[in-house]
Amino acid sequence: MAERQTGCELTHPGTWQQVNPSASVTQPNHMNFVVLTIFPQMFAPFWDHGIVRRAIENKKIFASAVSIRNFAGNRHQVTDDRPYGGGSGMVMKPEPLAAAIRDASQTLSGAKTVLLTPQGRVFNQKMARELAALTGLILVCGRYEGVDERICHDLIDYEISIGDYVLTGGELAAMIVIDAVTRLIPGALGGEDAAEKDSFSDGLLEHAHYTRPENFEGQEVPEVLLSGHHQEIEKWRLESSLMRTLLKRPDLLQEKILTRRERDVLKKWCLEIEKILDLHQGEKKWI
Ligand code: 21W
Repeated sequence: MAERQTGCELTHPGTWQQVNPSASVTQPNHMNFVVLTIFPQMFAPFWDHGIVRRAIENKKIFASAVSIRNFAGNRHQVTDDRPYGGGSGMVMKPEPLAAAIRDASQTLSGAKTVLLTPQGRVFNQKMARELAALTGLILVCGRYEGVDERICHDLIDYEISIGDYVLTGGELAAMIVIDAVTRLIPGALGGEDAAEKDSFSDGLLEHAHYTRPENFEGQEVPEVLLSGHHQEIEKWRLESSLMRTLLKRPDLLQEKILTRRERDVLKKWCLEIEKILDLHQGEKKWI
């Protein structure tokens, strides 16, 4: 998936406050993530695999999950309570959360705070890019029915949802945000950084991919990819990319500003389809 790099997605009236403008122009080469959660153990395997692990090892990102329970002063470390006004379910108490956020903010000066909530702005690649320009992110994961509303007003910079479906808490959402942001940190992907990001920034789905063998269960690799003809390969990939976007995600094409070449390819297909329809019209090959 891909999107154009325009505007400022995170700057949004209401629950979204202005991002520090200087933060989005500088290109820091690291990022600090602190996750506040009642299930910090959920993050251990996440820190320990793939590109996130390598980014931590190479000091491109620093990441930790902190238990909100550490900040529950009460003896039994209770972090939730019954809702005022009655009803089922529990609400996360404000004091432990506030203490946890303040503690993390002190450690990470200049960090922004994100609350993962079904009521947040729906996360996308543009938001990932804006977050990747920051130096610190404190991600607050809710559980139960949600967090006490008064947390949001002073202590939360952004509210983010990852889509219109119901999760049991914010932890998986936080991992998704961290995953998407991490791969945008310069150096986190290793050598092919620039190319990787380019292919994700032109507003189209990626072209089809093939590797050995040439024939897999009777299905051949497109011949042009074996030809070594770079210009032809590049043309095929553009057409593959456009065709997949048109068939699978036409909504992306509606959003996109087309290049001259992309427009020419689409126009060529239009003409092909019109030719077929004209032929059918003439011969009445339809019922
Ligand atoms: C789910 C909390 C539903 C509160 C009516 C009565 C974080 C999330 C979450 C959760 C409710 C994200 C209800 C996409 C998500 C998250 C837990 C509302 C249910 N409705 N992005 N009771 N989807 N979810 N209460 O669920 O914390 S980001």
